Amino acid sequence: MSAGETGRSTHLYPPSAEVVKKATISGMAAYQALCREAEQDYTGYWARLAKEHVSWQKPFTQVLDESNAPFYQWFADGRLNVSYNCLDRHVDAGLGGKVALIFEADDGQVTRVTYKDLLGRVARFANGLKARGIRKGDRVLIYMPMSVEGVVAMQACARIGAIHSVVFGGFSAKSVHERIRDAGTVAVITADEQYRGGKNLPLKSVVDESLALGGCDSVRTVIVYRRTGGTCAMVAGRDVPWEEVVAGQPEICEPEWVDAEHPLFLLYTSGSTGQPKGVQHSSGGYLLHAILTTKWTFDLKPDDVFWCTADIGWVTGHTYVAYGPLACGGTQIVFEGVPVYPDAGRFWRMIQDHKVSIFYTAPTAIRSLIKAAETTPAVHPSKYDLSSLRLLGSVGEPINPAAWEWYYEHIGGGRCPIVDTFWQTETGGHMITPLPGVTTLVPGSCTLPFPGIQAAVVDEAGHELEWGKSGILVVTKPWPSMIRTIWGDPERFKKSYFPQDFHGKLYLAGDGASRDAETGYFTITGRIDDVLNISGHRMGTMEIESALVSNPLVAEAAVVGRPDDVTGEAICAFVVLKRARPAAEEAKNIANDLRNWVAKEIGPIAKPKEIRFGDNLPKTRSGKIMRRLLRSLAKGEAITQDVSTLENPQILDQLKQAS
Ligand code: 6R9
Repeated sequence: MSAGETGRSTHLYPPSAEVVKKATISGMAAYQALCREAEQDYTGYWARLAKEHVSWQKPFTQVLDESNAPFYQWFADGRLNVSYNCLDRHVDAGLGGKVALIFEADDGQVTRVTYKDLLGRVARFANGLKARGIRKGDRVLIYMPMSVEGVVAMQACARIGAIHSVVFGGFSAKSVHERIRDAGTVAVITADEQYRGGKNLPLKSVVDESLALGGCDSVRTVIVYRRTGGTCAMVAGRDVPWEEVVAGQPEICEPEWVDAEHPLFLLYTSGSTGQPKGVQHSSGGYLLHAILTTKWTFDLKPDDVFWCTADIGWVTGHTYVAYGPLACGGTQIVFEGVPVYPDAGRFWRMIQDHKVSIFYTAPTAIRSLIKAAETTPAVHPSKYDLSSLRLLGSVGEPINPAAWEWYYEHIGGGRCPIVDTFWQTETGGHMITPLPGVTTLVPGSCTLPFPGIQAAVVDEAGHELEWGKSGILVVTKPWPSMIRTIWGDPERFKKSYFPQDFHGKLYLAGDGASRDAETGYFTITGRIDDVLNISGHRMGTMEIESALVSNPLVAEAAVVGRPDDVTGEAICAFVVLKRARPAAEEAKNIANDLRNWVAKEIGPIAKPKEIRFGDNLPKTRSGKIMRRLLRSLAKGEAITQDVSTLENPQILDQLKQAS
């Protein structure tokens, strides 16, 4: 099995009659009817769904406002509250006693939280935020472990109309600092430490370090949830324990009714420049798509136990942990730990123990668990009772057919459809995905657009290509859960996503794709910009390069991706030092130091797997680094490209081997 082996398999997996019969969207005719409805009356289609699935405090009369395109607005004169939709409406409907969250800690301890409990906890914390002067529109940075409190913090922000910006707990102080400053953050919610795989990892001290970097005067409050009880310095007047925030606060908090376009959150993601972008999402349109995709792609039913393994620090943990399943009144797992602790059977044991029926994870996790199962029979999935499963999902990167088949056979027992969901931080929810009761599955293909989504594969000029040809993936019509802007940088929003090459009319996903000549099924071929996908996490090559060159030893650096069996892509850095090229032993030490440096600058996920040193980098006569040559070198491929424009072709030999 190799991650290089991408693309479609030729095996077809039609849905069983049983699955079709029970599915919410049942059969191809039902799917086509929805697509037809959207084609005939695009805004009418979305308006109907928004009325049926979202509870509005004030109904909308406008649907799509294109007057300031590409800053599209949806349901703009409607008012709602996302937290009300996720909590109150279920409690009001008599579901208060239903379990909303099943929290499993790193050490295996399990806590259940009902909808009524969760509403009470969110309301108390929301009141506590208000008591600290946090108001509608304020930006609140959340740097928390996977926890009930993490979800409570997000929901409480939504309840009072504050805009959250969740930062994954693996990001460095410098990354937190950048995000605090970019958003003009007024409060930070964090924990003393987090438990992951039996280790205590710092959180609060990272926040302290980031605030000490300066320019963070906007931050007035730091709320600290005690997770591990580890030592944790508290700054008087600024830092306050979670218990103190909620102490004496009532369990009732009137939701702040906001306009549909009010920003629900910012989520920073990598782009093709060094600076991460604060992707801004709306309240109404985002919520609608979170609900629809949870109901249709995951076919979530009242008795299901849903488990999305993503951390709340990523978009998948926003839409399919913090919002979608709650808005649909579902029961879901929130998992603090990692898939390989205490052993690589953890996921399978948890599916067995909690009778999980819908399981959603990333190809990189599947590939690493395949490896573990092959070498350690005790953690092979066949050792667990996985019969509760009825649906599987994949997200974050292309899933190679071999991993797909293994997932299907060994986890799904050959009976569970796999929804390979293509989407992005910017799209808010699934864009191209199978529906379990509709789609004949083809391993390696994300199949067809979600009903109502208009996706296409085009050439450089924006013309739609014939099926069978590879090109650029675009979305041709605005959709409710689309990115609204990049926080503080509307020009970059326009340039990145609605480029003039396409007359500002097409949404550019940043991925390449092709469509099957017969079925029109989409296969994603990977990013077409300078963004890498490491274990399903986006990393900009420029971000890593800037981190490397900020090290005093480094003169120049170029970063490329190369295929990796487990992580999909791995980071390979070519580095020129200010001093002479180091010899073998010393090169190893310097490479190690640089790896740790990058971990400190950005976070451990950005650590290059390999660093090669050269006297120079391959450059054109105009001084441009020729990355495609570096990509070939990183892969170990022979250079077959034309190198006549190279200023210094002899450098290729030097960079061929890892030093
Ligand atoms: C949800 C999420 C987005 C990028 C996207 C693409 C890749 C995600 C995929 C997939 C092939 C899938 N991607 N899902 N590629 N098949 N099912 O991952 O958001 O972190 O913003 O990443 O991930 O390259 O452009 P995000």
